[in-house]
Amino acid sequence: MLDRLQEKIKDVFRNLSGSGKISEKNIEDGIREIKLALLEADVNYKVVKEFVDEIKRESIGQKVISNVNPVDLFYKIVYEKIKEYLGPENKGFDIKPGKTNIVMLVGLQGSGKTTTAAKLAYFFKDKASPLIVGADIYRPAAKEQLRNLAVSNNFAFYTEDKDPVTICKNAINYAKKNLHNLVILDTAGRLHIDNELMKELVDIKKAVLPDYIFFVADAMVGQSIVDVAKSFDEHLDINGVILTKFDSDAKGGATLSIKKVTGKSISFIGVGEKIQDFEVFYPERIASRLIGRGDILTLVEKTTKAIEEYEIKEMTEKMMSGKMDLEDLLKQLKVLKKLGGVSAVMEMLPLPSGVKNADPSEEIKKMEAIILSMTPLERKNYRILNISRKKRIVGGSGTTMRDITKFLDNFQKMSKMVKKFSKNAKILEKFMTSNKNVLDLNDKIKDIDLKNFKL
Ligand SMILES: Nc1nc2c(ncn2[C@@H]2O[C@H](COP(=O)(O)OP(=O)(O)OP(=O)(O)O)[C@@H](O)[C@H]2O)c(=O)[nH]1
Ligand SMILES: [Mg+2]
Repeated sequence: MLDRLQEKIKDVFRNLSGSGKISEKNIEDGIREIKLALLEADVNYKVVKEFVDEIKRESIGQKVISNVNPVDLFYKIVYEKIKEYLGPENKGFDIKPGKTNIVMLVGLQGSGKTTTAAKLAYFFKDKASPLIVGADIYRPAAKEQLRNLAVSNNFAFYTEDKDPVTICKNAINYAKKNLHNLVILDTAGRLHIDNELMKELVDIKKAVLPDYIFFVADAMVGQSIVDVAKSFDEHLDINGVILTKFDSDAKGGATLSIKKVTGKSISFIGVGEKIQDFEVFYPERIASRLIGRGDILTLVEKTTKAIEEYEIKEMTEKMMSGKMDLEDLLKQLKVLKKLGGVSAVMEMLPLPSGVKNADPSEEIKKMEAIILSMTPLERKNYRILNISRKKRIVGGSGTTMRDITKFLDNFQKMSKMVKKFSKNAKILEKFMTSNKNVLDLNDKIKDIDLKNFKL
């Protein structure tokens, strides 16, 4: 599954690692190779373009960080991007206790709906008492196929010689009477999207109000699935996607495009014809597999840590130089947001007194909004901020005049404080850089007698 794409991506990194010296040109070549690999895997071209542009932005022009190998950094960027495009892990559907859980399966003909209906029942068999419902009245053998699957696996099955909406409504009543707390509706497919099919599905949705609608898609189909998924989503507002035939030599087009285009994540994958061949979709695992490095998680962790340490060092140096302007502060706020909850570093920011115990992310957001509403010149020299400029910033940042006055006042105080701090720069810098665990900083910094640095 996705073997060819995996091979191609492996080749890209093999070439990069083998090229001796890493330059921007190598990385650019690597990115071009990845683009070709994705296009060959039939990933939607718009998705490929976005993917490649984002990787380019993140890789090229990256500062050379002394203890991070550029190939490792590139690995990290590509891995995280693939993970992002595969979507966050979809924990959307689970059996809710005390109610009849209704799941509706929709999709094109042959996509694997009927097989998936039985697989879903099997997957939840220990948690629920499933009822599988045959609502495909068009393909002559459809109901029989489902009945056989149900009977051979000891699942309850329901159908009637009526229209699909009536079958589904009656099935729900039957489930309630017979204490089946999971109802799986297998609907009919068509070769192409057609209005009649869509209307029937919308009618079923309105009649039974399913808890979850899964769009079932064949992973073998390339990017053409994207338009189909979009159309189903527009009509039915699907909740998640199940990709079938993941065990085949699927190229990856559907897998990598579907989340980006529909915004709906993949929940499960079908990995064979047997009822057990069904798994939760873990983007992280697929991304690792595609990258082809078993140790990718360790590598990402190490690289991330090295980058954070570098960013903190850079931030401390800038602060200590006493030449910090609001543009620098903005950069630091971004680092802080990424690190999250580093209260030791927070101590040094121009936070209004009294907010130190409050949620720092709110203050950071406010400060960012204020700086982002300033012109580059104002960021370089806040002293030029007169009343009319401040009013403009109030409007642009959604803050108040009081917020801005307070913010500037605190920034001024901080600049003064930093000058005092810089006498003790050596100690502070040691704290800021030598600690492996950034979060330890808070404890360490308490060791400095902050009383000496009264404003
Ligand atoms: N290898 C493999 N085959 C699968 C998988 N899921 C479904 N199939 C096969 O795909 C074919 C079509 O599956 P169905 O479940 O009948 O598809 P459907 O969407 O119900 O089709 P219609 O009812 O005609 O719309 C069958 O031969 C299944 O055995 C899978 O995950 N892996
Ligand atoms: Mg079917």
